[in-house]
Amino acid sequence: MAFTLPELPYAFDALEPHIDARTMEIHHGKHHAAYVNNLNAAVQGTALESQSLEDLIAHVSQHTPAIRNNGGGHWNHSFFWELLAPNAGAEPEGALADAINQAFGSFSDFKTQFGQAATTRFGSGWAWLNVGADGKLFISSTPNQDNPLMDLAEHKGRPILGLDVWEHAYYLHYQNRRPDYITAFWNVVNWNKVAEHFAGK
Ligand code: MN3
Repeated sequence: MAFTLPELPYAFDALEPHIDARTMEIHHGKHHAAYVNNLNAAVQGTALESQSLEDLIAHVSQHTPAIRNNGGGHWNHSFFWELLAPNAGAEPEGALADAINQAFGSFSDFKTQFGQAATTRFGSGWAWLNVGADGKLFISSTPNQDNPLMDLAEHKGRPILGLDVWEHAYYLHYQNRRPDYITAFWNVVNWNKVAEHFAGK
């Protein structure tokens, strides 16, 4: 079963001015596509060909670096696109809002702490909001294309929100200003999708 590049659920320019169309076009059509192609090449002709992406990631320590990097890249970006939406940027509601307030004090404090995780991730990687084994929310970050679902993750959990802080995600528009990109991200977060993940859907 070959892995395939999912369609973006909106137009390349839908997230303007917060995330520019050219960045989205290259990010999806070149970067994400490359992870998919390289993942297919890495499993082709092996026993792993029939495994799901989730299974590959859950046991990634047993696999090659190519599967770790490209399997992670494919999962992370497929997850990320769905978390963004035009005209989003409202605040979380209901059970998700309650859980955020309980874990971080307030929505504002949550954004500050998530932003710190995203800003201080050295080099390339991701910031995450996760549900832990205890059912509570926690923030983490991972290097490169790792994620909290990987068996080798330092802090394992079930991600419900993620932010790509590789330079390819923001450099065309924001250059080295990663904090500006992180601030802009809050304008395009699809909190309905985050709430679905929180509810385990
Ligand atoms: Mn990326």
